[in-house]
Amino acid sequence: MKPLSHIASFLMFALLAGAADAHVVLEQRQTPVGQPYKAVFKVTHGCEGSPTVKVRIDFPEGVIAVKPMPKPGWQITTTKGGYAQGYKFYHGTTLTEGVKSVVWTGGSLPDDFYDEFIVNAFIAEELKPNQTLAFTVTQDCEKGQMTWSETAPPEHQLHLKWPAPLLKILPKASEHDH
Ligand SMILES: [Cu+2]
Repeated sequence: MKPLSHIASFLMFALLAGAADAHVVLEQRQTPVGQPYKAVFKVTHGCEGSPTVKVRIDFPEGVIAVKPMPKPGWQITTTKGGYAQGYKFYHGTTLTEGVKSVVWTGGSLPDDFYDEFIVNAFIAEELKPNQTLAFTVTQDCEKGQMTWSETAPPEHQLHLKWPAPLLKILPKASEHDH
């Protein structure tokens, strides 16, 4: 290995390490089952300098009762569908369908700025704790598109070019934690 490529691989490592909090990520990366969850998706950059004009989020099974927060300057459309099973919800009800994806359009987020795309949801009590859920985010720019959907074992997470935002599911919070 020539010294130059050593430097190059060190720089690449530094870039990847620095990028750990870049991309599209969730603000809160773990939450217990059986309670509401405010999902704040942080969009930290555009497509190689091009402004972001559309964001689509697809929600994994068990993230139910999704409601996007209105966002000034952006239009929101949702797509509903059936869940794989019924999930217990408030007031003794069972939810069998709901919002599966949310799309924000009409705005323009310059690459030099940062923004958040927010939904309120409920983490189904039926989900197995200690698993990690992956969201798929499709980010369209004036020029280009990025799909954040890759997953890998934790030790390889940094090597992913397009990592999906991840949410670790914890056991149900005990009563006196309320
Ligand atoms: Cu990035």
